Amino acid sequence: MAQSALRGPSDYSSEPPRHPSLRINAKEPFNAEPARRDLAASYITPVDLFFKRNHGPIPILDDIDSYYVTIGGLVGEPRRLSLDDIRKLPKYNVTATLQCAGNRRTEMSRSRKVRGVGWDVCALGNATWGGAKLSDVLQLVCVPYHTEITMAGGKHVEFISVDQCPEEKGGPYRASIPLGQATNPAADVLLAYEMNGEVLKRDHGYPLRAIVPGVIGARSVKWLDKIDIIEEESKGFFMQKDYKMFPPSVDWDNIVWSTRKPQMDYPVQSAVCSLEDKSAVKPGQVTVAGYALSGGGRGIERVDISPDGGKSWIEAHRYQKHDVPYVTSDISCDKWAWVLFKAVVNVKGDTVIVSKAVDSSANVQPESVESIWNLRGILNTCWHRVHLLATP
Ligand code: MTE
Ligand code: MO
Repeated sequence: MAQSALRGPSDYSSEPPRHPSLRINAKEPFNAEPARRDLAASYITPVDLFFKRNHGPIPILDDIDSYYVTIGGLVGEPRRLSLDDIRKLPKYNVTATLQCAGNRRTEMSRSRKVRGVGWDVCALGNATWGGAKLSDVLQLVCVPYHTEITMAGGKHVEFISVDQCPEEKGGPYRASIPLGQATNPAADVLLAYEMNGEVLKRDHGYPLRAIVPGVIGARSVKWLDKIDIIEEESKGFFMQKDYKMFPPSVDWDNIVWSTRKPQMDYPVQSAVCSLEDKSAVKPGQVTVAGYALSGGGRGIERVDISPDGGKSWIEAHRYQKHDVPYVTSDISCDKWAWVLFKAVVNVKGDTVIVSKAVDSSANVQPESVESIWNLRGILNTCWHRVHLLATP
């Protein structure tokens, strides 16, 4: 089948407008996150405040009549699907948090230098994504539910985009997930055309993107061009030479990329959003609020808040929608979404406030950033600390 002619722009002259309150971490490619208080203000993150994470210029795919996504690779008969074909499939709304693996990188780089765009604690957002399940789409090319390997030996599903990443990063952005996950309806992997009930915005993948719940944001490929069933994990730069977790002993002079697997699920995470890293407060009651989440569909069992740098702890109140208390085992909770938390602590003098979450498998955030330092500065999930300076 002929290659698709879709190509994103190669320069930054046609970027979409963005909300002025976003904190810009890199201008070209555009990488920005909301202010802490704005992020924690709502369970569902408004689209214009949702973090934007790009590796190249934003594509313009506005000729919807000529847009299609090709499903091919190790399948019997490849197919081209228009947006209408995708819309005809049953529509699902999945509330899922997308978190960049680089969230909280700036803090990690303070402990020891790392490479990558710096992020505060807001490189994530929670949205309701509307679209077709990938498991239904793959049935159109005769790959049934719960297939781990196709007759032709396909074991992974690769998403290929149209954005032109820098030459050394291998052209269009691409990433893959295991076929078993892609064909499992319960994994809720979507080909999404809506975000929070509106048509996807260009920044977030218009007209069609993958949403892979519970997995680092890098696998939720935007601006889909092709979906291929392949034998091995994608050879794309962002699968093989990036977004891998290395131990603290590995640095740029001794790194061997092939020794590690591409990162998929993310670990348990939390951060305080009601306070900045250094906040001046009046002694008395201080509200500590923020988010907690874990990967792989694991819920948040507990969020502990320390008013004194980790010597003593209280348990925070957790909630998702409408302030209803969140219970990990309650199936009406959004399993792929963050929980927000709130606690009130009594502050007498200068102190350090800590947040630490525990997920449904009893995984706990590590205490120190040094123990999880890695040269690319990914998955900083250490205890989140904010310093309070008591004002007279
Ligand atoms: N898809 C394409 N085509 N190009 C990209 O640069 N960035 C990835 C992922 N999908 C990216 C992409 C990364 S690293 C993240 S964290 C998420 O998109 C961010 O999605 P968002 O910009 O909608 O918040
Ligand atoms: Mo990311």
